[in-house]
Amino acid sequence: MKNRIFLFLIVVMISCESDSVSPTGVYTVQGYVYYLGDLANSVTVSIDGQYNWSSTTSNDGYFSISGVSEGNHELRYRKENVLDQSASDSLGFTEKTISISVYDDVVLDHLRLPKVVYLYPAEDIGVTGARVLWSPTDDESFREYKLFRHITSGLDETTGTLVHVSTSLTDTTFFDEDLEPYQEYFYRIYVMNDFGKLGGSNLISFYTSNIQLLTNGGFENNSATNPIGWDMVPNTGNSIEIDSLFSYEGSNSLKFSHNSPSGCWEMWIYQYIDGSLLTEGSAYNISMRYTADFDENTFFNLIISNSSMNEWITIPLEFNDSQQWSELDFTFELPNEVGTGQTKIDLHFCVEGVRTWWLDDIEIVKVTP
Ligand SMILES: [Ca+2]
Repeated sequence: MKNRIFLFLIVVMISCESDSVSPTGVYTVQGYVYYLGDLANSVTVSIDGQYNWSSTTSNDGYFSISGVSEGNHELRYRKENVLDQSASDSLGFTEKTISISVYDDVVLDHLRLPKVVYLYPAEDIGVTGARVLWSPTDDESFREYKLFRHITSGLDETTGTLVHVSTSLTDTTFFDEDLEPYQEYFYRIYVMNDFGKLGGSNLISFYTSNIQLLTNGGFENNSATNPIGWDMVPNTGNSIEIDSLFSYEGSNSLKFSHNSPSGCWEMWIYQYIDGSLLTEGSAYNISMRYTADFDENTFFNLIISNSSMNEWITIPLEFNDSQQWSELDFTFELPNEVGTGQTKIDLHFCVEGVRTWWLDDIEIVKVTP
């Protein structure tokens, strides 16, 4: 009998021990989410990124997630398409991740979303730079802003170029001076804390200004008979000089005289530009006015060269002696490697016979991004 009582006690003890380790507790996590002091609807709330531990706040900012196992978890709440200022089509998002301990039902009665960061329209847009400005966040766990740039609207942290990081909450402007002329750029800014993102802004875009690559293409700035900014190589027996009595625009044009009756002594004019103003693979247009004292369909070469490229572009010219100015309008494409150093722009002629022609109003501009 004594043994039977002892066995009974053992069985009771074992069953008591079983009760204390299983089943593991599951609990409900519920709460309210606020944005800028108001209860926020349509906020996605999730625990440990698990689909079955997710919910969305109702119109009164309330959410409830049941069946959460006991222990420590990460709870993330996030609101998309947050409208700020006058943004219309591209809206930002705000989110926050916190650690929670679940050993009983949990009520989080005041979860606060950070103020969404808004990118204002860019300012001071120039040929190679622009100022990007944004509204500050208001989250005390702020660590840094990360500003990304891209040349299409498909811009996120993986596709974009990180152009600026700021660890000051009130530092809300950046001048991006690494841009190319006449190019569309897109920007988005992300806000980070030590656990991840606090939000991302709307998307903005703009075109940088175009630039006239050549200087003094109208030959109006001169020193005696030489145009400032141009170097001229007339070659044996020939001349290249300012004609101050004949022009398409302004007072002057540039007069070429080839004086050899047979063959051609090559003649050219050139200037140097900053190669960083050129965009690889982009289209450019050269335009100018020209006239002559002879009739001939011929051509000249536009040579664009630096340590990375040596492009010879053949451009037709239809000279006629009508004393009328003809218009050249010719589009060409740069190669996929253009370099960045001093770049020579050379207009190179080979015209046979005793001939005279005039150029005026030469321009080269970018025509596609
Ligand atoms: Ca002129």
